[in-house]
Amino acid sequence: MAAELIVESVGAVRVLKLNRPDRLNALNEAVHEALAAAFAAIEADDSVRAALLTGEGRGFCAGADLNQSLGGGPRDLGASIDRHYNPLVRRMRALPKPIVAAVNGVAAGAGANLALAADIVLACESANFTQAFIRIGLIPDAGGTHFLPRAVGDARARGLAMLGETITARQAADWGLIWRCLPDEGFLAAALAVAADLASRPTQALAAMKAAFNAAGANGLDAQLDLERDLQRRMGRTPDFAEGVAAFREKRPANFTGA
Ligand code: T3D
Repeated sequence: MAAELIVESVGAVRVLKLNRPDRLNALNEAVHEALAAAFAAIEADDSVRAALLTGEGRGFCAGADLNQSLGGGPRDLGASIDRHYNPLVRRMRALPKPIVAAVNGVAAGAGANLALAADIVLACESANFTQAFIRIGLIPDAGGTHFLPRAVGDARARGLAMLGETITARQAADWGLIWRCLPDEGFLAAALAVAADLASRPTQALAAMKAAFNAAGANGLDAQLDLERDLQRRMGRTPDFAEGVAAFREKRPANFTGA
């Protein structure tokens, strides 16, 4: 049987491809376990400096598998959220390396919010986003109620969640839900180029930015200013900072190593 998550290295980028195309890459136990292992491996490997998450076939991810994980009537959904979804979103947000989501097709339910947990979300023209939860009597999970209002504002967040309407990738980009909508043709290569670009940047600064953005939602300005100072103090001691300044002064491209 083919792996339900394909893991490949392209230079310093670790590519994770959800691989259940006939189910639009819906998430089951096996995929969750593979994702957890893949992100743990990315974190542990210094040679990996960026991750790219995408899907095989015409879907990015259709959320929880309604036949396997959610089939069979009433149950304690909190248990699987505790076991899989919340650790996954926390791990993605805390990963000290940038994550690009390359949304290659439909992104529904937790699949949409999995994309939003990435740092840079790219989607191809034919992709779309649906907070499908309301259609089956659920609420947005996998961080949806956190990410949506911050990205698009309260009115649009409530509309997306409560009406469950599908929006195109173009609209998602226009609303600021994602970074960019790109042409279908050459989409994966273009997304990979963005991930490779990130992988060549000062990794510690990207990790510190993630930490700062993560904290910004809960912090007031004073606390956030203090956090920025503390993180910048650390950045000022990194070899990549020294290299960046040296490259500027010598009028040459910087060669960041992630150190
Ligand atoms: O504890 C917990 O786990 C709680 C966590 C919940 C998290 C969630 O994500 S809840 C939300 C779950 N997802 C959904 O409700 C979305 C269900 N899918 C759809 O509404 C539609 O498939 C889409 C809008 C995503 C796409 O529609 P369309 O017309 O492009 O494709 P389709 O024909 O509906 O789907 C193609 C196939 O994929 C189809 O199989 P078939 O008929 O060809 O054999 C369909 O059944 C299958 N598929 C799509 N989504 C799922 C799925 N199979 C299992 N689970 C799915 N989520």
